[in-house]
Amino acid sequence: MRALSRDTTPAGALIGASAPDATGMVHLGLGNFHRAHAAVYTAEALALAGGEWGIAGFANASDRVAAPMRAQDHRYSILELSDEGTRAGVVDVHRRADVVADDPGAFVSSVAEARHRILTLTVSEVGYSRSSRTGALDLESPRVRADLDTPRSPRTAVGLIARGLTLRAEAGDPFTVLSCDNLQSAGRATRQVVTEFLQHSGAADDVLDFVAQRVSFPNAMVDRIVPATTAETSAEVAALLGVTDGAPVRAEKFSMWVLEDDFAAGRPAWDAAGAIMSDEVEAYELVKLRLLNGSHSLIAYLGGLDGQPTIPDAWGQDFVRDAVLAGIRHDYLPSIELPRGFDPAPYVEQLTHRWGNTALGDRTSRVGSDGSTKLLQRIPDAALHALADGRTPHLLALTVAAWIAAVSARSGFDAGAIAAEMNEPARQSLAAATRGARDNREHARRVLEGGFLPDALVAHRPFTDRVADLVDTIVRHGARAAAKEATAAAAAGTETR
Ligand code: CS2
Repeated sequence: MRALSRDTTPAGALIGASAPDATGMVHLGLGNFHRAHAAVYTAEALALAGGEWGIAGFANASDRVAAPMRAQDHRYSILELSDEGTRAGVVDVHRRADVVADDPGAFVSSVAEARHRILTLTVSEVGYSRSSRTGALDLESPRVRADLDTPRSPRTAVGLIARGLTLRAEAGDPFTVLSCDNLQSAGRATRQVVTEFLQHSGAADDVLDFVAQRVSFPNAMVDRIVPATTAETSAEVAALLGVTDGAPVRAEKFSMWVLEDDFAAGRPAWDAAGAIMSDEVEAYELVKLRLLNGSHSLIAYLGGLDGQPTIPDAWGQDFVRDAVLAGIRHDYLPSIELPRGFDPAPYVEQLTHRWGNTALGDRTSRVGSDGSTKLLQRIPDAALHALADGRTPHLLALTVAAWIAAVSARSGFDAGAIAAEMNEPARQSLAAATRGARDNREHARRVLEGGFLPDALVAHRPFTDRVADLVDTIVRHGARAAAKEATAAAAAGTETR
């Protein structure tokens, strides 16, 4: 079978249109999510409205995606899996696929190049180098400190963006940095860390003025469930398209993008392609980060501890479903001022189908990975809202407890093979913080007080006590028992005062 390329793409398989050779955007984080989300909107926008919007793509560190894309004329396929069946299509909007770690200077000069007008980011929550305790740029991180010492040769995403903008400031061409990660107030948060980086690295005033006045950082809510590629993905693509693809992506059918229309130097016609331009993006971000992502974390940790390899397997367990729906009802929904005209009932109904997508086969270990940074976007503000209201957010406490049990297990407690597969960058610091704890509750308290969660939340004893109790229940009686206990307590409406 022939390999995917410009010449072998089957007629009718192209999604949207091919980009022109000229690149108008730079992307950092050339992974599956970007390729199944913004890249698809771009392909559709090009088909409807054209424009010089080819993408110069940069992967962070690995050539796993970039190398096959280069070998395939930058094309790759998307395998869409839904109740309606499976279909494959080819995306052709990238004009470059390189690896930043191999040549950071190439990325930096791409950001500075006048013809590039937007930088899109999918660097994941971890990539923003924010402090867990305060949300500001993490000045204690050794990688951030190294970049602040040598800001002309950065390695972190924030340092790289700051360097690119510093060079761009010389000509002063307007620019947009668009975060496509699961962050609350994603644009504002990105502007904050980039500006703090510039300030702490001694940037000149004209650079700071340029970033403040000529660079926009729109907020955006991004949504499409995109699991890791598996060996079957390539086989299914080969069966449907008749070509081999070294870098296919699997994705659900659902896709949503809500953006603030604040682009300093223009944008593709993403709205024509179905993206929603809104002045209520932050409300949409909260809906998505809490109802989808927060619940997703709970499904992943309860499921992982229960030995369920996939999200649909976990979702198929009644105790998981009951806990998640109780969390949405009692803890998340009351914490959100919903966008105008937004009806949560069909949204939640749709989520239940998305989580139940067996063909997609999203893994509990994927969603459970990076909990130390993901949970910060999903739990603390919602929990603070409930606590201020005099309620204990039992299911949010359960999410934190299940995360602790899964990735920072007490000696003598086996969290199981699935939890072991979760990639948790804080594993070592969690182990150091909990070493020598005398019992399950003290173990939990050491995590809570160890700087892994915001100070404002840890100050609430009813919350930390609840987490400690639930960790104890998980270790002694299992995740099912803890989930049932928290679900029942939420239904009973236990008050904190
Ligand atoms: C998931 C997200 O990894 C996670 O924690 O919750 O990747 C989720 O699949 C996407 O945000 C869906 O848009």
